Amino acid sequence: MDKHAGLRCPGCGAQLHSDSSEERGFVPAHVLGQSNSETLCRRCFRIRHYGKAEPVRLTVQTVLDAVSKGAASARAVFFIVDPFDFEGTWHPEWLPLFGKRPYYILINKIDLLPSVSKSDEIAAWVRQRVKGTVPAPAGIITCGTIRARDLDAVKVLIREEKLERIALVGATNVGKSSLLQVLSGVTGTAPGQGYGYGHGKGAGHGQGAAGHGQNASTAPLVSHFPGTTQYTVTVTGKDGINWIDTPGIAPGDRLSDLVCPDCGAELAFAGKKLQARLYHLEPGQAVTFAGLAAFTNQAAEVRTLLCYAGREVVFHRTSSDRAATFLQNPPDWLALPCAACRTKLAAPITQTYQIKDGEDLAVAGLGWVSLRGGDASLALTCPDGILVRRRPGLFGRR
Ligand SMILES: Nc1nc2c(ncn2[C@@H]2O[C@H](COP(=O)(O)OP(=O)(O)OP(=O)(O)O)[C@@H](O)[C@H]2O)c(=O)[nH]1
Ligand SMILES: [Mg+2]
Ligand SMILES: [Zn+2]
Ligand SMILES: [Zn+2]
Repeated sequence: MDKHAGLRCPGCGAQLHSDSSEERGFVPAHVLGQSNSETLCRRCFRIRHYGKAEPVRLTVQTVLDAVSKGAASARAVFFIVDPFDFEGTWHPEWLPLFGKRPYYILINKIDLLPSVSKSDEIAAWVRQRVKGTVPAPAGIITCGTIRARDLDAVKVLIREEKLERIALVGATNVGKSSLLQVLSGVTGTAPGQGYGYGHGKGAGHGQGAAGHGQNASTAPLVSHFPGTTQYTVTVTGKDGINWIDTPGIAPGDRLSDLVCPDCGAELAFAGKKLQARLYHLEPGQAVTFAGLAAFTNQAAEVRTLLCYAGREVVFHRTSSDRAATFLQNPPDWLALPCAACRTKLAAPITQTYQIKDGEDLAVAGLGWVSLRGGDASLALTCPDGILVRRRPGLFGRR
């Protein structure tokens, strides 16, 4: 048998091959010839060394199958959600994938909260939002991978519940692989290694079936591009706990799912703090979120919109007519979406929502507005097919 058969990319978990550059796990033949356990596939290599990602070519069903197998080999599931894209990352329809295993909701990236907000308020808000879900979560906690103190509650949970084989499940980019790294104490391959130049120890990479059960001696790659992990990867932590990382699910109804990896990484709430801006809108005035969405005040009086999105999203107040032109033909200074995504995205449609004072209108994979100053009807213009939800205000009244 070929000595390279069964070698897997330690970044994404895909089996290495040089058959087709279209398939995950591809490496050029000369690299495959000298590959070892630290050799990254071409996609992971480009993410790590050039900060560039090719689009993911996995189907949703392939990912769901991998998640289901990953969960089946665990005793408990951590369902990771992003509080800044709750609509886009909390999907109760994924719960059947966990079988009868208890699941815990981990509200990650808590370091990104504006300093005036408290993490227990966010946990209470999530508790309220998931109330009545069957099966109910075994617990709901906040966490973050940046500050050590944000991991205290997870560590207590693992100890008290004696959890020992845990699957990390959730939408793309919520921080599953980051959590695996900080909780297991096992990190990825050192930068500069891999892709045929590393000096592998040759341990740990078994020949598990596709999408299931690979045992790795290093943790999967972390990156701000959605869809970094593409296979299920099992890592044994320094304390003996087994961690099962699974590929992120891209439900396809988030704006961030419908754009290229570069635009997707800009929209995701990673690394950078949440951006918040306040606009007083006259009747008929709109605020645009980059060239992607516009919220128009249709009330007869001035209304205040608190606007929240990732750092790269440019907000702009304008008339509703000009906003519509912006979305159809975004000027270059709006930066997002990029030229390629502009031609690819579905045409914008406008829908009207009745919002109460203090409520939010959230657009999955983009951000949200929170209404102040009285009830209002808000017209939202954004590409067709995006999940939009009216909801209780995430940050409450102030
Ligand atoms: N600010 C902040 N950023 C985080 C946190 N956890 C993860 N990130 C960032 O979020 C991005 C995605 O992290 P990953 O761990 O690769 O996410 P993932 O869920 O494994 O993503 P996929 O493999 O694509 O499904 C990276 O840029 C991380 O640095 C956190 O607690 N706080
Ligand atoms: Mg990952
Ligand atoms: Zn890879
Ligand atoms: Zn783009």
